[in-house]
Formats: sequence, structure tokens, C-alpha cells
Amino acid sequence: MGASSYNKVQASDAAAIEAIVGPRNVIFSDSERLEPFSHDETAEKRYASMPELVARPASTAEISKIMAYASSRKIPVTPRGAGSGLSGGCVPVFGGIVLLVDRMNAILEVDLENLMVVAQPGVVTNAINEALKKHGLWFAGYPMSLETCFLGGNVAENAGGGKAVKYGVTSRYVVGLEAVLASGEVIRLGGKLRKDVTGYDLLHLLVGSEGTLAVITEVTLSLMPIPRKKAVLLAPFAGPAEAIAAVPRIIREARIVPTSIEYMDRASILASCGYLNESIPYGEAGAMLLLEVEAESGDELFANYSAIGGVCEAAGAQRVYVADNRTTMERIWNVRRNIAEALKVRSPRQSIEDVVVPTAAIPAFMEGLFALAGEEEVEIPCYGHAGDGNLHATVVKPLAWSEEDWDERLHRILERLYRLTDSLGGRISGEHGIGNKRKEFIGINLDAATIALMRGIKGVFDPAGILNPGKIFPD
Ligand code: LAC
Ligand code: ZN
Repeated sequence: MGASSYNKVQASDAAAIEAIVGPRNVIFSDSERLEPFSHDETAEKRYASMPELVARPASTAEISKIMAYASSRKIPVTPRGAGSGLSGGCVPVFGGIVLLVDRMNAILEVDLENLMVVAQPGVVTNAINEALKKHGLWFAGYPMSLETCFLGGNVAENAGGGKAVKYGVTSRYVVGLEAVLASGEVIRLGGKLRKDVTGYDLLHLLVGSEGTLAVITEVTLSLMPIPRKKAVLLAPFAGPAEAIAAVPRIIREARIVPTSIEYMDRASILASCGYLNESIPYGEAGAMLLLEVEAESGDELFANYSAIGGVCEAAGAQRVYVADNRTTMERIWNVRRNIAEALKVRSPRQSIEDVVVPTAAIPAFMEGLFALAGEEEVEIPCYGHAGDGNLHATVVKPLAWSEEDWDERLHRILERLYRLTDSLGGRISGEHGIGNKRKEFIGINLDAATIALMRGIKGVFDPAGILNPGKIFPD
């Protein structure tokens, strides 16, 4: 499907959309106001593309009408949450309509009997946790952008995060969905259920479908109890190789599943501390692991962090710092959460990656990454969710490179990085998705028969190809 297969948005179309959502909730033919919806948080502008119209519906019924209209007129529609994604998932590659769900931001129900919450897609993820705190509950997806990202985007991208070692990613908690199909039909999948094998698992097909199969309009999440005690450990190492080598040993030797095993190299720590004007213990270390452990009692907490700290030291940590008060733990996490933004501010020309390899292959991956950076003469700071094998290697444009050099060499570096990942049994994206950023590379991981099946599924959900076209699959 190319740009020529779609109709442009005419003034008459804008009037029809205004009749559905109200004139105040439509942006049309005003490039200055449309521009913010042409990109997400991806740094390189090459992945941006302008919408022709932005619509801000207030209900499932309005989204249904917009989809039915867009289907009849063959106008592409790209759903958008907070725009905090990092693979161009909400970028309207072929223009058309951007469907912004920010007005659908209600927490509809906190169900304490079933331990579930029902919410609209435009709720800021952390607002759910704020609302649940007084009940001792939380939504255990923990994307690093939780203070800004929307629930709908988390579900559409199957967002991962910093606590996946113990809690897994978004999909584990999504038990019910309401969604609008490209045709405008409304479907409901799952419910307040902890088990459901009634037919194909379409619910989890929609989770992570990057807005290409349906528009998510309501989400039911299962909740977890907030742990009674927790502590954050910082383990500084001489350098990246030493820190990374410790990762596969931690769970095996401590025989405790920590909540988090996060890795930060020196460049990442310095960038984030500088950006926040913050400092953390051992902020000058060659590389660092951030670990979080939980427990039911103080004694158990002490036993857990002592065991994990002991393994870190046996694996070469220079020392281990333990924070068990809320303020210090949050300061440390804040430094970790802001690395991506800090590196982007420091080096605006860059490509943040989120490859994932089997955890045992992380040392080999890092070795390959250092070799690649050396051969290509490029800086690649790296940090991320080491406990999941999911690392944010961030390729930074050297000042000396011309635009042409950067274009050509970045493409080659990414291809080499992805092939390295694939050779270790990994995937080119573990967290941020394919979007339009990586679509030309998906064949590195997936065989032709698998891609054909996926395209077939897309065709069943969206025969006219109007829902978020230009994503996931190579052109
Ligand atoms: C993080 C985001 C970039 O882990 O995924 O910081
Ligand atoms: Zn991440």
C-alpha cells in the first residue's frame, strides 16, 4: 500500500469529522498546530511525517464513527497516545487523520473485589498508580516514561520497563479490552478474568500490535499488591564488561528474583546526573548495576539484599550501596528513568535501540557492540534492562560526520547491530516496537512465512489498510 492508494483529507472530510467530535476538537490545514503530531520521541526527523487532520474524540462511539467514515473515504487513521514512543508508532506515514485519545482519560472503575482497574486509553500511566496507592495496589507495568506515557500507548506497544525481571511487561496485566476495528465495529475481548481460553487469544494479539489492527478504547488491568518493603542497590564496577558479566550470575547464585537488574554505563550516568543536576553514589563508576529487591519484612529485605549484594561483590563489584528510604530510591530511579532524555539532549543526532538477547548472551552481545563501535569509529553509549537482556545501545552521530556519512553509516551500523543480535538468538526490538523506524529490518529476525502470516492477519483486521499504514512491514 503506498501513498497513492489513499485519499487526501478534503475540507468536506474535515467538516464530517467536526460533526462527529465538534469543531474545537479538530485541527485541519494549520501546519503549525499539526506539526507536533508528525513525530514521537524518536530523535531523527527522517521518521517524521505530517498528518492532514488531528481529531480528538471523547468516546468509543465517536471513534467508531470516525473509523467508519475513514473506511468509506479510504483515508488513513493513526491512533496516538502521549507520543512518547521511540519507533515512530504514532507517526502518520501517509498523512491522513491522527486520532488523539487524550480526552479519553478517565479511570472508569477501581474494582477492589476483583483487584482490577478499568481505564480509558488516554490516562497517564502513573495516574493509575497514584489512584491505587491508597488501596495498597499498583499496575506493575513500569515503563520509564510512566510520568508522561498513556495507558493506550503502553498496550498498543506492549511496553516493557524497569521491573520486568520480576513482574513481566504490560501484556501480563491486560485482561480485557474494548477496541474499534477499521470498519468502525466495536469489539470486546476478555474481561475481569484471570483465565480465558475462549477462542483465539485476540486480546494478546492486539497488545503490541502498534495501532495497526484496532484502536484501543478501554483497558482492564489486573493489579498487584504494593510490596511491604523494598530496597535499591547500586553496584559500581570497573567497567561495562565486569558489570555485565555479573548479570547472569545474580539470580542463579542469590536464588532470589529481584524486581530489577538495570545496567548503566558511565556515559549514561554522567549524562542523566548532569541533565537533572543530580548526583548518585559512585556516579563516577566505570559502569553500574541498579538492582531492586522486595520483601515482606525488614529481616527478609536484609537477607535478600545481602544475598544479591554478596553475589555482586563476588562478581567484581567494587562495593554495594543500599538505599531503603523512599526519597533516595526515587532519586536513583529518577536518574535511571531520565537517561534516554538526557542522552538526547546531549546528543540530539542519535538512534536509541532496544535490542533484546537471551540473558546468558549479554556478555557476548556487549563484546560485539564494543567491537562494532570501534570498527565504525562511533560512540554507542549503552544502558538498559540487563536482567531482561534488553539493552538501549544508543548510536550517536560523531560531529565530524556529514549528513550523507551519517545516513549511510547509521544504516550500516544498525544493520550490523541487528545481525549481531539475531546471531545471538535475539530480536531487533524488545520494548519500543518496529513502527516505521525498523520496518525494513524485520526480515533479519522473521522468516518470509512468518511475515506473510502477519500480513495476512493485518489484512483480516483491516482489509483496506487504513489503520496506521506504513508500519511493521517492509514497503
Ligand atoms: C528506557 C526507555 C528508553 O529504558 O525504554 O529508559
Ligand atoms: Zn527501556
